[in-house]
Amino acid sequence: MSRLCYSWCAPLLVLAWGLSAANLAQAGLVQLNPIDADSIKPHLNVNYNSKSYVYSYYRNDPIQKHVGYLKFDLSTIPAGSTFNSLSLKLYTQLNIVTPGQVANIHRVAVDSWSSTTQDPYPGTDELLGADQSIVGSFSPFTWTLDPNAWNYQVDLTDGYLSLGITSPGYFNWFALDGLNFAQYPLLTINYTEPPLDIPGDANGDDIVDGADYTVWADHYLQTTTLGASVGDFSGNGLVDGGDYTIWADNYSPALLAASAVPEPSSWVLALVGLFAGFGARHRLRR
Ligand SMILES: [Ca+2]
Ligand SMILES: [Ca+2]
Ligand SMILES: [Ca+2]
Repeated sequence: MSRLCYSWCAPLLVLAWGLSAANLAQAGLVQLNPIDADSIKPHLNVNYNSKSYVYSYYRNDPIQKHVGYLKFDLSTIPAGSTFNSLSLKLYTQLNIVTPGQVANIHRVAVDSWSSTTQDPYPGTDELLGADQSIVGSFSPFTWTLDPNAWNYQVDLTDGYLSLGITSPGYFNWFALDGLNFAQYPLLTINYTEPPLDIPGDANGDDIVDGADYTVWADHYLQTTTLGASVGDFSGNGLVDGGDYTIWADNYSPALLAASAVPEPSSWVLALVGLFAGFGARHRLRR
């Protein structure tokens, strides 16, 4: 690195690092295989504890009804995240249906079922993906699941998402011991992490800067129950000098914070720092 670049490049590298780190921190993609799988026959509470595949079957005769259950561990996704999109891929091991039969994916509120114990029927709740037409055996099928169909914060908080497969035709779906890894059920979730809870950040953009100072100033000496969003960073119900101190102690404009584009004032500050560093190097050489 040339001497000129040493002076000029370091702040730019810091800027580039800050922007890329911000992008990585905000978006997330997980692909999950189930941690448990079971088929349960509702009216008898009979479990079919095969992990190699689960059945789904429904006819208007309770003896002929099975629901296939899959349980996914969501603990790698921070609570408060927003789900942007979800999909579930299942692989048929066998079906005894006429081509074009459908299968539905439900969310299941009860997570306490287990393939190693005899459990009461957990039921099925919200419909997340509907009417996927199934044609043929030994084929993969993918459902787009609707993230607005249920309050997924409940599952992010308890750490598990249970799904129930129902269908009028008879299906075996590979569960945990498919012939190969590609045949395991795969839940794909594209999500956005919640804003970081940074002291002094009033507007929730993960930066503590002049915009947050303005919020503080606009509410100065007001009592409030709205906390940091109106400048009460200490949470004591009053917007005052103590909150200013918290803001000042955490002031970190733009360069290292999670921002798409630094504000002009931040570029000015960067240039000031740059020239200050340049001058200091010249003084050191003398
Ligand atoms: Ca749950
Ligand atoms: Ca802010
Ligand atoms: Ca306060």
